[in-house]
Amino acid sequence: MMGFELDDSLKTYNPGKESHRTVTWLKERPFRAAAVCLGVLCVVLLTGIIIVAGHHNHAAVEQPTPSCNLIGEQVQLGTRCNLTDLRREQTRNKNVTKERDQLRITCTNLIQEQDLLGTSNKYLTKEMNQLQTINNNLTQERDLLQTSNNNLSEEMYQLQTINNNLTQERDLLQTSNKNLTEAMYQLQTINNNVTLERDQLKELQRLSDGGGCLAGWQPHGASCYFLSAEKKSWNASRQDCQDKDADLVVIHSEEEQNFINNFCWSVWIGLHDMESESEWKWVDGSPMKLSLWHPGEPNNVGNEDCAELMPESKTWNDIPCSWERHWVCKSVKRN
Ligand SMILES: [Ca+2]
Ligand SMILES: [Ca+2]
Repeated sequence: MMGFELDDSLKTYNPGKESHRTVTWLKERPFRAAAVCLGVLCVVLLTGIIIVAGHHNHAAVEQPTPSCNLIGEQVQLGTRCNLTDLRREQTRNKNVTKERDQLRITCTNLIQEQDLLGTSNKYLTKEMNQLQTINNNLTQERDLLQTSNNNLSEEMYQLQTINNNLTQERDLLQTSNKNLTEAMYQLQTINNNVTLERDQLKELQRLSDGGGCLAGWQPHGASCYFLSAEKKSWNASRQDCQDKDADLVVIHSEEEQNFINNFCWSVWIGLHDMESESEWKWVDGSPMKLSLWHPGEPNNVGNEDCAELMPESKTWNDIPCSWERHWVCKSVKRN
């Protein structure tokens, strides 16, 4: 009748068991609760109106009967009809009617407010549904982010584990490297000691050889002499002597020259003019105290910058350095 319907939850309301749920329902749906209250109030007001109207009608229908009887009796009797009581009843009837009209107006206003509240309730319900949808979406996003966060946490844990393993491997490699470095230093020390012992043994061997010269070398005076069995250029021959801690022979006396002549081969000696033509020098930089050039030599025919000793004539001759000859090395004798 008033556009108001009770909620099913109210129809099944049980104060003993559902008090907590009802309080929660009132907190979550305040406008619906207000509408319910207004509807109940309207019902009470209409009930009051009906009761008052019924009482009035009863008074108007039934009470006048004795009044009319009194009037009739007054008319008839002309003595006991009281107009004052009639007026009091009329005034009371007007007041009740006025009160009823005001209650009707109030009820109409309440119905209008109820309709407005219903409309507001629909709007709020729609808005609540939209917010619920948004809330659901946010919940899903939160769950997805939580899942992603869990996955990232697991990956981070795995990476941390890998990092720890790599750190351990690095530490082990550093320890191994340190040990190897120490071992290398120890081996270098051992190698130095062995090299020193080898050199000492070489020296002992040199000194134990005849005349203080190594095996294969011939002692003469304070020097040792080595005659090659093969032929090489002047530079290659000198390099071989230097590899033996010696150099091509430097001749400072005829006696030494005669000793070398006993080798009976044409041999390279440590004499050259490579740096400046016709400026002959010994390989040790010493000055030429002796000149035993063959007559007509050195003639530098064909760019001859290196000297050979010719045993037949026991003289020197300049020839191209690229020619191959035997050679004689000379070193200091060790005593
Ligand atoms: Ca020359
Ligand atoms: Ca020549």
